[in-house]
Amino acid sequence: MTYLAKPKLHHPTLPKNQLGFTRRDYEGKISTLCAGCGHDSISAAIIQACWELEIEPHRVAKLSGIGCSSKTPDYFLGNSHGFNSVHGRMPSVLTGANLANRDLIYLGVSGDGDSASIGLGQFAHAMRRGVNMTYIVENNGVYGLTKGQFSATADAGSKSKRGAVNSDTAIDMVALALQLGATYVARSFSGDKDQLVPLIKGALAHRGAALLDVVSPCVAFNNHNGSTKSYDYVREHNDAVNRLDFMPRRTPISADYRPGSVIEITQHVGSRLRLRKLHDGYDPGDRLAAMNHIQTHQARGEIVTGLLFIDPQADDMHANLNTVETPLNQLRQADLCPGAAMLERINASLR
Ligand SMILES: Cc1ncc(C[n+]2csc(CCOP(=O)(O)OP(=O)(O)O)c2C)c(N)n1
Ligand code: SF4
Ligand SMILES: [Mg+2]
Repeated sequence: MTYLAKPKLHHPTLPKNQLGFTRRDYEGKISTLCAGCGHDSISAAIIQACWELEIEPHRVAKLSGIGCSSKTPDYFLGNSHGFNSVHGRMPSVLTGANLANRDLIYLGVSGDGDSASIGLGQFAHAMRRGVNMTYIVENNGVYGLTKGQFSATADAGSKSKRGAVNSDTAIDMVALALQLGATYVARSFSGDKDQLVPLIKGALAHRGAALLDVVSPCVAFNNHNGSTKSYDYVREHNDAVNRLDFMPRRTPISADYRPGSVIEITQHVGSRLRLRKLHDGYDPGDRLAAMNHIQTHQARGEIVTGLLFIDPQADDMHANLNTVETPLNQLRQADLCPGAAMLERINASLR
């Protein structure tokens, strides 16, 4: 059994969004992951975010690599475009698709093995190019699909299920994304849907490279004492800097917060984010301070979560490359061929 189709019947009273879709319309096939796997909670959060944002499913392209995490796009958005690529190669396939058709909403789903081990170079270049996408790393610190080897995000000193101690330094995807120039950087926990859903909505509405590192425990191989990616460890060491509320354009701002405790951010495309500060003095607009804060707390064994950095007016790869507004896959030959006279002028300018 490799997949199960879901029954097509919907209960007639299920709530619908403005498009007339229920949450069921954003689901995919029945998951074949282990019961309790964090990745299934992330799929549920993606479904909720897309339903609430009233995204037309055919406007989404979901891409992944290889791993339990990379299987999950089969379990949500069954009416969207999908491409399950090669291990670690999703970022370049997504970049190419985005270059060809800028009109779709790009959702990259990957694992810590897929992105921090074999795909590290690919991850780095997609971030630094500002590819307009939401890139979710479902981070469990192990290669779940191949039976629980330490991945590159496993903390030094953490233990495998059989007691082996990891001696290698961990790669922090958030710190890396900040260093590489990503313009929306967040971390969350698969067990905290209230935090995760608005962070996904904010990322989907962001123009530029949005990285969401979601700690997502692997119940089969990395949920024991000595693991720093277990449900218990994350619950005890989760240090949220803020809580995000994503606001549809027309929502009025309620004034039930003390002054200075809320920051309102308007993104390029007009969406509004409201950030409730949990750490006084944490500024999500300061990249260097964010790096410093994350590393200081990481050294104490704490997992910093929330919206860690945002540049709401960021440009994306298309702006940097000065491409035309029309998606490249819709240009006709007449648009692409400048004609003999123009070619002659270009050639002459290069002689
Ligand atoms: C080129 C290549 N090398 C190795 C593998 C074997 N392989 C499959 S999945 C995987 C690791 C997956 O780990 P991760 O991305 O963390 O996903 P998880 O299963 O933990 O969600 C590996 C090494 C492969 N499929 N292809
Ligand atoms: S092996 Fe781990 S990552 Fe894979 S489905 Fe099971 S719990 Fe999830
Ligand atoms: Mg993994």
